[in-house]
Amino acid sequence: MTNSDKFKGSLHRRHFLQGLGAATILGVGGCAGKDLIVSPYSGQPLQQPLVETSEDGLLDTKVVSQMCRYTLDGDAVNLRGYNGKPVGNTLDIKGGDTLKLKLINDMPLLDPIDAVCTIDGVMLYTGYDVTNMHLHGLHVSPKAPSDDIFISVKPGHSYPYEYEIPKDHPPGTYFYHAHVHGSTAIQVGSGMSGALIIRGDIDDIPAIKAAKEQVMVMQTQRFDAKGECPDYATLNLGDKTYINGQYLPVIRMKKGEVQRWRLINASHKVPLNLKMEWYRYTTTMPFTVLCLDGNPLPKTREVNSLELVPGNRADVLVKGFSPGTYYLTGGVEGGNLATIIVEDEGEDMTLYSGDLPENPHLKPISAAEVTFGRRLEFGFVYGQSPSFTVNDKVFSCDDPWQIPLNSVEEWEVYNHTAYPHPFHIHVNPFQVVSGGGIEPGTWLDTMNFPAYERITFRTRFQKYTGKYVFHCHNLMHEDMGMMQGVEVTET
Ligand SMILES: [Cu+2]
Repeated sequence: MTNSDKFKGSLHRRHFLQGLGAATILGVGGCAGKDLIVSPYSGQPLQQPLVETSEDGLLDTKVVSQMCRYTLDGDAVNLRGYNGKPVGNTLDIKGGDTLKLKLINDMPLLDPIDAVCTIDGVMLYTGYDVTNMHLHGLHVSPKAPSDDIFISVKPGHSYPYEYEIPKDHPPGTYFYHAHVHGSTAIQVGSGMSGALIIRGDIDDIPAIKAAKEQVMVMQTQRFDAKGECPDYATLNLGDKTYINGQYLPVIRMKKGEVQRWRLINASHKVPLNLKMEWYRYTTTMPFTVLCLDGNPLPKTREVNSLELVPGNRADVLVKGFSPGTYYLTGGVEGGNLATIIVEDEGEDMTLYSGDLPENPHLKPISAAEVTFGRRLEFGFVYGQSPSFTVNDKVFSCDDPWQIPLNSVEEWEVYNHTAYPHPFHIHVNPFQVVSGGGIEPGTWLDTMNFPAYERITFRTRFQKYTGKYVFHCHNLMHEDMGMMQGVEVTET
């Protein structure tokens, strides 16, 4: 490929909807010589990603971005991922810990690099092989070397991220994923994500502690007939949802057993409406919800279905009440996800229900506390290069909204499009006032935002100054412009 050809590829990459992706040949490059990892076929026991745990207040780890050769339900793929596998390792840390994460970009340069803009004198680059790291949902500083998504790490380079987790951080399930504007969907839609657990007081409740934990990173890797994901058009192929890199795995429980599932919708675009159904009849097993988006509820909530839009997580308890075969299903777009077999034996464990420990970050926000209100809209612009917008503009690095530290804001967000747009903001969670089918008062960092509807929430811009973003967590929409910067400033 000549430089001139690369430049044409770069221009074509902007036309996401037309599917004129960059002309790249993924079979060439960093994968040469690496063994094919064979993931279990459907019908085999659910496996857990490798777990890395903090010790003495520190987890010091490396995450290698690379082309990974593995199988998904028998399909051999060669996709961008972490540490050679379909899903990143689970990072298991506590409030008060330091997380040092060296991101090593070992991807070959298969796609041209574009300079996008300059942030504080530093050039931001994009391209499918330029990457970075975002800790989704974490209340940590947005300034480098912490959760600064304006960092770009080019192939052959690395970056030493370091995050200080607040001691009283809401304990629950989070995840990490790539977040380079213009390439987020293709990287996350290829498998660049992994679970991040923050432990705290909720984990010391005996009946919760006794439950066997299962991390379930639900991803929707998309690939062409060659097992590759060379362009945005490929992100619309296929319909399978994988859990920890497995299609239709089997989860076994004993009658009376209680398990704690850490559910993560890491798909780049597929919403999941989770249910546990009993052999195609309407009977379901309930989920006992502990945390939504890592935020413990005031008290446990029993539900028969659980809607997780892309970016949402849930910590749930599940009890094997009655022996039989059940199916974990993900709704219209998610399809069947797993088989659950409840065996006729085992001790009767306590299914915890009741109050959960209060967290200082999740005190209700009254109307009287609100210092500023905003109305904003998510939109869509037709044309040669269709784009998704916030207040009629596609994302630009240059115009973050200035928000004074310690502001408490109420946002009314209007969806003026025919598409749902899971709303996500970095650094601080928000408390839902109305909309999205969400119970008012719920704390989230990602919210269901249906077509033509309005959502309202309140949030505190506390503790951290710096630049970060809110955006649609259908990551294809984000890459097509539906993102806006905020800059929290000293007052
Ligand atoms: Cu969207």
